[in-house]
Amino acid sequence: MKKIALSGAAGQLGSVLRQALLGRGVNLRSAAGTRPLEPLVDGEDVMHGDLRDPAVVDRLLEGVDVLIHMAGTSVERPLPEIIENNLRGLVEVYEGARRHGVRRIIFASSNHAIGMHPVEDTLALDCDFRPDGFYGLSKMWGEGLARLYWDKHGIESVCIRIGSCIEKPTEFRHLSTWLGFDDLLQLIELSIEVPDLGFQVVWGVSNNTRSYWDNSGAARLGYKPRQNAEDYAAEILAKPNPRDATAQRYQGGSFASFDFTPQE
Ligand code: 15L
Repeated sequence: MKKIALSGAAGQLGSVLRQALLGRGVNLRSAAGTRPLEPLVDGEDVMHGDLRDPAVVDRLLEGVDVLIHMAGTSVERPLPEIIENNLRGLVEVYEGARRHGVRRIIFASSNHAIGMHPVEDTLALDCDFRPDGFYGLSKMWGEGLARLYWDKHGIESVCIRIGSCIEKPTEFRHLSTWLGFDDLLQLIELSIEVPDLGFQVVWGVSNNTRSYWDNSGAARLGYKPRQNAEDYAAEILAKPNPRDATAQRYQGGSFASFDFTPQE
């Protein structure tokens, strides 16, 4: 049975995945950052620590086949924090994967790596990167790092460009960007199990009628999303769009309008 490590296990998506994977009997090691995790089941393999420290990474990756890397800063923050958590931390993780012979890393990338594309465009997986801030830029960099470690060191990566992964869509943008929890879990399970993926990028999005993103370039993953934000459209369209005009213009929404310089 494969040994799976999950970093960022105390985070918003990490906690959803931890509970679901344990429930499915996955041989899981869950890692948090600063505070220890309370075991959810007897004898659960848990740990915590700062992933910039190679000794912590060694504890995370010892005996591991696949790492689900959900740790790091997940919103726009000042550049030094992004550099420490999303650049330095990620290099330590990939270097650790080399030391421990980890076969594959599932990297939580983000739609914010392409957030400055206008909402009218439907994007294929090979679209240009158009980050909407330093956070999005760090995800673009992370995908580049994942590519480097596949090409040069043979460590496979699945980079999931996660949209809006929440229990249910609550605003207009989510009709395009929503990723339901069941579909997230399907993506993670396929990313663990499908053999010989090499380097693969996939949009982390449900089967939304109004999706901005086209996953046909990730066919070998076999992802068949079953949730659709349109089921919530009536409720959402009955309310005003809470976002300003700039946020409504770009796929990254409020990340795009944050610190935006209006052009003449
Ligand atoms: C993300 O990458 C963020 O981590 C999350 O907080 C949401 O803002 C999401 O994207 C989104 O675009 O809705």
